[in-house]
Amino acid sequence: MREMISEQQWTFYQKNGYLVVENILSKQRLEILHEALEKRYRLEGNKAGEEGSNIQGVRRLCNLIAKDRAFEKLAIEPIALEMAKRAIGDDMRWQAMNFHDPIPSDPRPHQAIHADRSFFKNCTAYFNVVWALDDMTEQNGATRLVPGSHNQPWPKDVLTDAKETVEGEIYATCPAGTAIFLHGDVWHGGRANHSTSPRRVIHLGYCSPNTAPQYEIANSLTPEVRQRLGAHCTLIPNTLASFNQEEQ
Ligand SMILES: O=C(O)CCC(=O)C(=O)O
Repeated sequence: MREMISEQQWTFYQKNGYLVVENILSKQRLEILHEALEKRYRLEGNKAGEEGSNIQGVRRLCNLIAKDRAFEKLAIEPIALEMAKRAIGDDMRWQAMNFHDPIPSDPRPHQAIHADRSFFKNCTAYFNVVWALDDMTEQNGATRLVPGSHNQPWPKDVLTDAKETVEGEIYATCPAGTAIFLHGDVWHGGRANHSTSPRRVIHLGYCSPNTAPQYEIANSLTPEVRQRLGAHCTLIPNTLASFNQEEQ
């Protein structure tokens, strides 16, 4: 298969623990994703986000893969799979797929800076894609991240107040349609939205197979979805029950 990531981009990612690639999703695809998310958000009502973590002040949806064909397609976006494979290895799984939209003017979505891998027991490799579905600006809450921090101890082990600004942090400002690729150990965090319009993103987490999914992914995928996924079924994690059994 033709490589979509250049050696220069890969070298940048390895050195900095992140990579921003613009112009992946077309305007038309963004519109389809916006529509699908808004429709789903209305449908789930006060249950929205309940499978995973409900974050105060954030419009949230979780376990998206099987909830719309547009999400299914995004979960197997070739450039993201190529990056994830380079980062994790050929044998990798989906860990989570969530919608995250900090409500304008609400300060509560400002997150503690964190490294994703630090949340998941036994996880030997984690890779996150933040799909920007609106332009990400300093004002509307572009993700903060610290270049090169994937080579440092995790924030939870060294910081007393991880909500504060961290030396060297930058904002991943970018246009809608961009993918922000994050190493599982890179320090980053979601921010509050101080604009008047939405800041919609989808987070897509890929992990080593020994990592439990955030919620039940395997049993949410119908035979029809699996048939369409074909060879991509290798990305389906084991059931949550199998991970729970291992622990007993
Ligand atoms: O949406 C973002 O800017 C990043 C959010 C994040 O890091 C998280 O929810 O763990």
